[in-house]
Amino acid sequence: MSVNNSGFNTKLIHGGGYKDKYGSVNVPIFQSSTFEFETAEEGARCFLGESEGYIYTRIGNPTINALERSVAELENGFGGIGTSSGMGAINTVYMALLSKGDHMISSDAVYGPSRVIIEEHYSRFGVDSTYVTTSDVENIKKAIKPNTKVLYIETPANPTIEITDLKACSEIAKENGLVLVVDNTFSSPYLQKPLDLGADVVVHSMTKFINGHADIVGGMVVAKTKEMYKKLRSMMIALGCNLDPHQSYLVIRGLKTLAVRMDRAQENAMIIAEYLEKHPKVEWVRYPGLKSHPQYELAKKQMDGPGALISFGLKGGFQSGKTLMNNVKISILAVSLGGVESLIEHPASMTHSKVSPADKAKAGISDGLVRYSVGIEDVKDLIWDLEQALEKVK
Ligand code: LCS
Repeated sequence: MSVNNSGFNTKLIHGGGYKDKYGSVNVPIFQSSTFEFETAEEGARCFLGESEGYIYTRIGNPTINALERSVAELENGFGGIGTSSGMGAINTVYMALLSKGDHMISSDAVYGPSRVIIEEHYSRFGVDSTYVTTSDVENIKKAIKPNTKVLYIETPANPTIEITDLKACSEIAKENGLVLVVDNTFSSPYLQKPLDLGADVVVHSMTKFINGHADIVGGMVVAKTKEMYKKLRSMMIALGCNLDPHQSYLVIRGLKTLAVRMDRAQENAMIIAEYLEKHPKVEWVRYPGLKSHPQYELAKKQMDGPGALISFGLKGGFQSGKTLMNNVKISILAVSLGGVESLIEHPASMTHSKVSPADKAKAGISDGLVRYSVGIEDVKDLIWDLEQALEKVK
């Protein structure tokens, strides 16, 4: 038995393969921007890639590399590339894979800035894009053009919790020579492994479940092959959106409890989703663990659990949603998600405010949608909190 063929929890604790001459049990923080070469010849070998020695922290650092190896192992990828944020990871991928004249197809329900940067900025450099509802893969097939290069999927999607069939996407990508990129932030590798389902690249906002403690902003790219890894890594180095050793240290610590946090959060989320679905003031609930979710069967097939994100709408629309958000006492009114604390927010006016009203409507991001990221508090307290806030809703 080795860490390579051990279970997920063992990999969380012992993965990454960090060892040093001091026998450090925990990965230390190598807070150094640059590293000494023993000789000029060794320095030259490092730059030629003939030596594994460290050069400069933007290029590589022992603390960052330990985390990169760990996440890559959990995702069953060739290599990981730590970035300063989830958007840093996404931009590394866009920049490396899209050129002037290329076209990208993406889910219309994605984290707002992942879309806005393509439509407002990459378009200035001649990159074309089509955003479609990817839960129906026929929409992807219809959107393919001769110059389509990338299929970018977020599943479950932020904030609609819509689910896209990754195996079907991978078949479409292979038939048409597209690179399949999947944002796996909402599930984490504990609940979903897109590379095993045929994706080429996975991106994460580690700010969320991977770290889990609302104390850092960070991202990760995981490539399935060595060739793709080298391409993406050199782009990250050129962009300069590297992760920092201190951030990496905190993420390494947070990552160890990913499975226990996720188990507890999704257990809470299931109870809360069922509670909300029965509440007379709630119009609809979207949670992959509920039979009412349109892709309930697909979620069971491609995910190892429904996760901890719920979206729902109140009968009184946005005004009622505002009353609810202004009256919660335990859950926190804040953006972000995937932490130990429960967070509630309004995507239409917050995380997705820069997406045009027409595109929001097409993607199902209605004005009444409230997003709830369930934490690991006692579920009876979370229900009490929602109950007392819902009582104030007219
Ligand atoms: N991908 C997804 C699915 C996200 O939810 C986010 C951030 C990102 C990428 C970007 O990651 P970041 O650069 O922030 O680390 N989502 C946020 C949200 O829903 N509320 O605040 C941030």
